[in-house]
Amino acid sequence: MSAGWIQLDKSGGAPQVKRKVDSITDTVQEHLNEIKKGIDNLPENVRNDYKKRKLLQAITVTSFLLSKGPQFSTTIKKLETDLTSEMLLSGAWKSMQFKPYNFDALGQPPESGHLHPLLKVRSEFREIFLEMGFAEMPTNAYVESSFWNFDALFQPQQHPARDAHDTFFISDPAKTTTFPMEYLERVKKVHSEGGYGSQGYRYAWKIEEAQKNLLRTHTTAVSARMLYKLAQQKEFTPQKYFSIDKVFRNETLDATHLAEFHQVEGVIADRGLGLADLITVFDTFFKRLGFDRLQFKPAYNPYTEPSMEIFAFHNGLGKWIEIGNSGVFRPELVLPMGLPADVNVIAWGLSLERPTMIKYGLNNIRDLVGPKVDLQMVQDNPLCRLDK
Ligand code: FB9
Repeated sequence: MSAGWIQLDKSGGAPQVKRKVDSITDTVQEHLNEIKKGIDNLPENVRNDYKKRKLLQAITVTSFLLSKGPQFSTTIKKLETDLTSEMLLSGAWKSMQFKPYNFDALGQPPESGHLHPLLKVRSEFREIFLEMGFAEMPTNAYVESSFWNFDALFQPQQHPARDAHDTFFISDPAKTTTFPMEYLERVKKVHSEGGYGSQGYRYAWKIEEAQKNLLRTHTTAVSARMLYKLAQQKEFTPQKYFSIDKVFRNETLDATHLAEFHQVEGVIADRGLGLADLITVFDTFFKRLGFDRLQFKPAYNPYTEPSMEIFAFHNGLGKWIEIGNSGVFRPELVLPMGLPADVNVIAWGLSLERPTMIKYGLNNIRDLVGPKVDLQMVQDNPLCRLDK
């Protein structure tokens, strides 16, 4: 009907199909026969109509015409990958074929050394201290005398920490005999009789105890040496010191504690310092570690009064964690050194291993240090950003 060949006659009741033309031309059949003969000049719309009516299907035939190229050969010619001086001198390079450079190839990762995670964290702490104007203390002597490690810090000779159960004493050389004797006498006096407003510990202080050599139990021994040296200056000048180095304690080993660890210590000497100054310094120092919520708890140290334990809310762990200890050095420590009476020294300490283990998600200290450390971990672990 749409081609105009037939029509419906409804004049006599039931509709009848009637012829409308004498002859018809079946173009579809003509088109398909043409295509069969390989003639394909159908208009796009007609072709798409036939495809839709499944009268046609499109087949794409891709053919390649291969011919010998300029480099045609029946043998695999090894492409040279290096241009050597021999090739240049002999002229052999003229008949050689060279493999083209692949400038998209990734370079070989350069073999290089890798900082241990502890040393990465140490660098971060050192950066924070240096940027806050602190000077690093000389901590290269692991062996210390009991005098500087304990007596100078007003730690009494009968204190349990001075026992062989907690401290590694050295058998050879077993003792130190050179001390600033005038200062030593003042230390002896403040322990045994008191002084500077203190009643002291009132015991018979023995130089033999002070002479015993040990592996330092804290870097505060170095702080004592530095403060004594500062006190020898004619004119007192305020100072900010820091240290990050190994300390040794003869303690029970467990998953997070070895007999040695790195102590991080900050010390500030100035006139009229107190806890408020200490807390203010923490606001800057620990913010650089990514902590902005701090809490403090009264604590006890033999050489500081008042003392505080420091806690911070660790967002990653979602809980409060202890991040260090701190306090104001006692007058019995500071005054025998010869520092002016209005000079106070505030100090704080933390470890390097604890933040490193948290940073790199390690639960056992033996995965961080010791013979069982996986060197691949040392190579693979990322840059250290303490504040992230
Ligand atoms: O480092 C500790 N915790 C810590 C620190 C940083 C941190 O950073 C986050 C990931 C980014 C996370 C945790 N602590 C001190 C607290 C605890 O781990 C504690 O259980 C273990 N302490 C050690 C002592 O162990 C025998 C850490 C070590 C420590 C404690 C006190 C001092 C130094 C090290 C000190 C001091 C001091 C006090 C007054 C004056 C001078 C020094």
